[in-house]
Amino acid sequence: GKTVITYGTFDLFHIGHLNIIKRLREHGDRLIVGVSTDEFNAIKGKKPIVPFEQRMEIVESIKYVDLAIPEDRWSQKPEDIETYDVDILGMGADWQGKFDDLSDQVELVYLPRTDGISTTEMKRILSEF
Ligand code: C2G
Repeated sequence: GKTVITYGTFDLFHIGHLNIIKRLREHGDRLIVGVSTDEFNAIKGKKPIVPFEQRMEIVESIKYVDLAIPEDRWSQKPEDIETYDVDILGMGADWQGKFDDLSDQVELVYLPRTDGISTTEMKRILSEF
């Protein structure tokens, strides 16, 4: 069977996160999701509202997700691809081309983002109350 992997912060989980997870799962028969730790988010320049443990528990609970793993460094992708015998690395189109250096190890799939929703926008709306 084909194993797909994707990575993300998945803060304030929303339909855009669900859509990409659901769509990527359809590209294979096993989906692994790397959830960025709070420390790695600091490296990415992000400060999630929802703590890592809760973001992991939410992602693990999604029926399209077969395994959730921590993502704590940029360099773990090639290691994960070997460890989990991954066939496809999939990301939203905001990452288009960014992981093509791994194209000798995996098939790269970049899917369109879901319009009209983002964690940043949700935080902006919430901050108005
Ligand atoms: N996404 C989407 N549509 C949105 C918002 C997000 O398709 N409206 C997708 C993103 O393209 C990404 C995934 O959902 O593939 C997770 O998004 P983030 O949590 O913002 O992930 P990011 O911080 O980009 O982390 O090593 C890769 C990084 O960890 C990716």
